[in-house]
Amino acid sequence: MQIGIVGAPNQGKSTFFNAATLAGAETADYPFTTVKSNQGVGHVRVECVCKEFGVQCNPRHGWCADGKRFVPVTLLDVAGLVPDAHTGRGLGNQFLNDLSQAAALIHVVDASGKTNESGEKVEGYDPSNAIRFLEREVDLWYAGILEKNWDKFSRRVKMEKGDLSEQISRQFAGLGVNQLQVIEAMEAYDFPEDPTAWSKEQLIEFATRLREIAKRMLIVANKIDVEGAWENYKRMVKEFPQYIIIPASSEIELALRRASKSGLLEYTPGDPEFTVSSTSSLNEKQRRGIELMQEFLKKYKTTGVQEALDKAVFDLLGYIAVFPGGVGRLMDSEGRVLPDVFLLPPNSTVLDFAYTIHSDFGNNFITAIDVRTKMKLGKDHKLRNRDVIELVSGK
Ligand SMILES: Nc1nc2c(ncn2[C@@H]2O[C@H](COP(=O)(O)OP(=O)(O)OP(=O)(O)O)[C@@H](O)[C@H]2O)c(=O)[nH]1
Ligand SMILES: [Mg+2]
Repeated sequence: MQIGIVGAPNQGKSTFFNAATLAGAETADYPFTTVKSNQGVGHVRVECVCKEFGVQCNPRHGWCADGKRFVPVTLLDVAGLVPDAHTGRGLGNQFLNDLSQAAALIHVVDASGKTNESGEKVEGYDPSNAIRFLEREVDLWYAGILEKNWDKFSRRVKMEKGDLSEQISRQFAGLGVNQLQVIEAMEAYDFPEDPTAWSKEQLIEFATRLREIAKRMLIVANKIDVEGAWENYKRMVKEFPQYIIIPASSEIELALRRASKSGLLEYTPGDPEFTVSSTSSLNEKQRRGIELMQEFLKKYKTTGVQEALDKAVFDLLGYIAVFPGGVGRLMDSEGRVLPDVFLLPPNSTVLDFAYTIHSDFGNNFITAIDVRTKMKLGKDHKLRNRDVIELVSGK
């Protein structure tokens, strides 16, 4: 699964990306620091089933810290988006195409109001404007794709009485949009029966609806550690009830993860606290840094970075985490206990799970067993979050 990190320049996208991946992308206090997209591996946090089953797991990917399992997801940090980027302004719309495969977008906004939508340093900017502008850019990007061949295929659909939703989904094929999503978007409005009669406004309206369905967005109210950011965040929550908005400090999360990596402290991403390994060896700067991080967590509970990733995958997209296992045997053939966790889209069935693991499992599926209850499950059974499933397949 891929998640895109988007926003205007200088809002803290790369800092968020680094905090989530420890990848070391360039960050700086001016716009357009990121020119080419950065791709890295972040993790979502899942309540592991190891504790419940009384075993110590050995993840093949990611890790497990005291029952908190960290499951990899791909993150994409792109260049800052400025107003009219869809027409080529700023660094243009090239990187919008980089976001084609992203299942969801995390929109990083400088909540302190000290950076405007062009990435310039200002005072008293209303970060709600950044939300509106970004929505518009992404919508117009979608509208542009739609408009490109609209005249041609709308006429053909009219003449041949073809299926409009099929034609539209073809235009968006490279963007991971499926026909069902197109149909859902079409149902939202009373569009003219005759596609050649759609106005430009209707095309944009439709593109907006399609984007809302197919590229869901979560907002990170970043730089929450800066004075005035909390008040702006509260206002954004009121103004945009349709969005999940997470207050965050990417900078503090990055400092915590780096300090944890270097052994200065023990910190599990997403936790409301950390323990300092040894205070005696700290220099004055480190001591002050640790105090700042402690004060921050005391006030805000978490830095928001882990929470944003988790909410994007599990709340916004409704994904579930499913563990392959066996009744009476949670080990793979190499002796690894609960080595894998799979992230599956909502409404995934047992058969979808089988195909996700390997097409052979899907093709030769016989039955499945819920490892917790030992009940047999048919291929159409819908899976739930944290299910542990044994697959039985033929040769
Ligand atoms: N106080 C504070 N500063 C932050 C936070 N996150 C990022 N910054 C600072 O904001 C500035 C911009 O951060 P970047 O991560 O480079 O921003 P970006 O959105 O990737 O910028 P472009 O690549 O230019 O679009 C840097 O000086 C960061 O240190 C935060 O949570 N709190
Ligand atoms: Mg950047």
